[in-house]
Amino acid sequence: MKMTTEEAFVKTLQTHGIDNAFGIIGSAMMPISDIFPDAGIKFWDCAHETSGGMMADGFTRATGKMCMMIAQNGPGITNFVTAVKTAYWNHTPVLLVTPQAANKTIGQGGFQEMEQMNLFADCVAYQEEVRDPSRIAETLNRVIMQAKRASAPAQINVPRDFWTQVIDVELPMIVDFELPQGGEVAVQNAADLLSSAKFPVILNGAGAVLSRGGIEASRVLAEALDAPVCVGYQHNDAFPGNHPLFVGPLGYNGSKAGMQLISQADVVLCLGTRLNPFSTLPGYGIDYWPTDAKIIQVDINPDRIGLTKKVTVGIVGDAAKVATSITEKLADGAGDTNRAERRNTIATTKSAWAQELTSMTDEQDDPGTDWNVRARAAKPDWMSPRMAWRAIQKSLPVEAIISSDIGNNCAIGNAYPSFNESRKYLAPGLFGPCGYGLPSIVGAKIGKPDVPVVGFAGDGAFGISVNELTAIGRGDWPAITQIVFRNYQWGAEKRNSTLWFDDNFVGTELDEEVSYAGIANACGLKGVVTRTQDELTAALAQAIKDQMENGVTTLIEAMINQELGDPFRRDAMKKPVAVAGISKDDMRPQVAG
Ligand SMILES: Cc1ncc(C[n+]2csc(CCOP(=O)(O)OP(=O)(O)O)c2C)c(N)n1
Ligand SMILES: [Mg+2]
Repeated sequence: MKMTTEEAFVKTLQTHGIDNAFGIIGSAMMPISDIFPDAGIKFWDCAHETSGGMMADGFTRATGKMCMMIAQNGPGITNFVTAVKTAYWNHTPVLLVTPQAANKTIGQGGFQEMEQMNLFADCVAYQEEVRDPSRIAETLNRVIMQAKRASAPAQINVPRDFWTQVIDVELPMIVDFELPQGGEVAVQNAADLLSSAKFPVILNGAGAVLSRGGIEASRVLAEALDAPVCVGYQHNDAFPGNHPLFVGPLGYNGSKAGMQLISQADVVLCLGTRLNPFSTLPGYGIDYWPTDAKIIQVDINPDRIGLTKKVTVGIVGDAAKVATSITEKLADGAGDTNRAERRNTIATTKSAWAQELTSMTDEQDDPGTDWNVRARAAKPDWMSPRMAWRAIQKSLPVEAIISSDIGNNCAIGNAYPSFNESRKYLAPGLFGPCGYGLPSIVGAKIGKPDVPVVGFAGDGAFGISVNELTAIGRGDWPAITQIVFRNYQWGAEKRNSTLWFDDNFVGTELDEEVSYAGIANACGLKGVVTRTQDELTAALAQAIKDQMENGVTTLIEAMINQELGDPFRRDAMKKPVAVAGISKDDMRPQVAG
């Protein structure tokens, strides 16, 4: 069939149901964006491509539906790098479309030229450049299918002079197949281990969310065994929060109950998790990983099995299918050993932790440091981070989708929210980019307009994406609610300075003259400043109402003291010792000869 290359491209997008694109307009993409409206594809024109990419990540994570990132070749595309790598470790299948400087002129002066394949080589699961205009649909179809198969970003690089060519092609078909359900012997071994376990524990990761029916299948298995279910770091929505067997997230500021329970395990079923270090490192001083337990690890990607932890049984497969097969193969009486006692232990451990969490108000100082004591004394009337989180809990709707950012206050929040459904918690993930909280929640709301959404960010991280406030108030952009923890510092890094660098604060302070609520108002949105718990609870309730009923976006600046919780990288840092010593006097050229 005769068509233009841009028609072939857009028709292939339609075949896959890709109807949302995020980026900033540029001439290199205009032949396709020109026909987006006719094709039913919405182009969300953000203020910065990094944020646009994170909107795409948030959209797909909240909906399970693929979308695309697209921008101008060169500087538009380079701005996507952080977002694409973030999506990679969030296991998000997004399509990255990178128009390329024209083949005809490349190398003749460098205007907006960049080696865009190398640029993303380490950020995508698959990448391909279109070699000939006639292959544009075939290539795009393959790239999209690879993104879905790997559940990761995939890139198509299109020399811009390949647009507006007339080609004669058949549109390619989608090739789909059933996902693997795990080796028969391995699944039987896993069922045997779990059947005879005295204290089986399940650890759900992102795979339980991504696999269709994964959480439900893990619930059935957990109930058969009366096994407590933990979730990996930042995967708080990988099991229903209201289930009696749910014991919360592992990792920094996670659930002490989860940590205490998994430390007693003799068999752990790790379902859809690569066991990244942040989900297994000590928390609250508890080194909870059960090193003597038998570990069953299930992952769709064989490369990730046994990567970080000693594994007894490895199973390559889809989380839902493997969990269901294991349940079917359980022996009679599986889980009966100590069943009643285990149930009791789970309930008492959970309630003790719930009580402890509600009573936690202040952050502790490490021996020899006193930052938190001083921070409280400096602003005695201000909310502490945990006071803010408790106030937020009071008016956060249980069905809300929330985002998180990288920062101390967001990390402190790890133990608070729980979710009864999946695809509700958008944390930045293991690439750890500051600036994720706002754009990801905007993307989520675009995908789920009928669900209340609340974004969270620290004030430093928020500054990275603050320019999106200039974009999201327009036309059909949906209303959102964003909370900014205002402590006027890059807190998470300041925490490291107090712990290992004797309070030598380099680059940790923010401008106290800046008002984010003021910026929001200047952008035609609603900015609110809250100073007490009651104000914060009330402002959030009002903001949600405004978001859902009045189409109003609210930015809540939650003024909090400068207390700081546990640092991220206790495992990776130590106090430096001066050996040669450093002096300003040595700042002079030393020329040889
Ligand atoms: C893009 C990016 N830049 C820098 C960092 C390093 N970093 C991690 S946490 C953090 C501080 C975050 O401060 P803020 O957002 O104010 O939150 P707070 O810790 O004060 O709650 C920084 C700079 C990062 N993770 N990502
Ligand atoms: Mg801060």
